[in-house]
Amino acid sequence: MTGNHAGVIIVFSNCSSISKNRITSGGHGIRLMYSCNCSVSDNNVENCELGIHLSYSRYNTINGNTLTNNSVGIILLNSPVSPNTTYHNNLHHNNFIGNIVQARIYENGSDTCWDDGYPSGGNYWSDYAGIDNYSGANQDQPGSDGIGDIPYIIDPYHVDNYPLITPNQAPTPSPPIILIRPLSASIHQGQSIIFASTVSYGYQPCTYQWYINGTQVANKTSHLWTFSPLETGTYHIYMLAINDQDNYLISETARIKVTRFPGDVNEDHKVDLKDALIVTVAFGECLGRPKWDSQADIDEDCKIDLKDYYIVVANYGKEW
Ligand SMILES: [Ca+2]
Ligand SMILES: [Ca+2]
Ligand SMILES: [Ca+2]
Repeated sequence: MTGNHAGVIIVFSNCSSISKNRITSGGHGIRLMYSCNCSVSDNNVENCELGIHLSYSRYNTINGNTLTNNSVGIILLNSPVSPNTTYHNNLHHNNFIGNIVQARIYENGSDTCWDDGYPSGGNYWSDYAGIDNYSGANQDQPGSDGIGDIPYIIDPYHVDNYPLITPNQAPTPSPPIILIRPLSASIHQGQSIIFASTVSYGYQPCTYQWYINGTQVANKTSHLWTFSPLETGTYHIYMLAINDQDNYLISETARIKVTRFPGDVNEDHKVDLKDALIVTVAFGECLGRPKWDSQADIDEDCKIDLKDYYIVVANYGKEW
């Protein structure tokens, strides 16, 4: 998401999850208002006015986010009129990188946690000035442990006791993928098959186009497509998805085999005497013989016999 007044806002929400978004160049990156027990994780917010903004929101977990070059990395705003209220938001394993103000807090009586204890650790702060020569819960044992030896002080009431020396690894964005189903099927003339597609990760597409044997299927631009082939043969089908950034994805190719409608030997959309006659004329032949007629070998076993005749009889009178 780029250039929005706000990337993601949730209001009066319980147990929501905001995860794996990339938000750039906007007003608010992620904003929670009056929301509880939510998870804000593995998001990247860059070059916004406010990276993450929590107001009047309790018991939320903010972890694994990377907030880079925002005017304010995170802002916590809670009601000063109820000084005994606990807000109990947990923030750890976030990366605060190069924000003009890394964290700004307007709250009273809160118990925000800025670390996950020892040895799990707190957050990475790009302006942390401490060193790492010691370890242990009190950072008084010899040997470095990846955690700064002195706390990172946001203000006298807000302290990250275990600041990380190196950034918490940002999640690698998963490449977008497009899946279509089914990838293979065998149907006969007169049957339909419904293709469904799903796009995972990355920008969501805004347009779709289905292709059949390399050619666009006219007016088939939904993520679903009902394929009703009239001709026998093998069809290779894939889908192209394009988003508003002109990025496109191509699905795997599905292979669909279409056989004749059972018993309709001459493919005239009905099973009748004409089909029975074709089988009768070639009856008893096998592949390579002079009167061999591949049309009449309905079950494709290289001989024209009672089994083929039975297929005509069993479907006699059917139309498609
Ligand atoms: Ca240390
Ligand atoms: Ca027929
Ligand atoms: Ca046969």
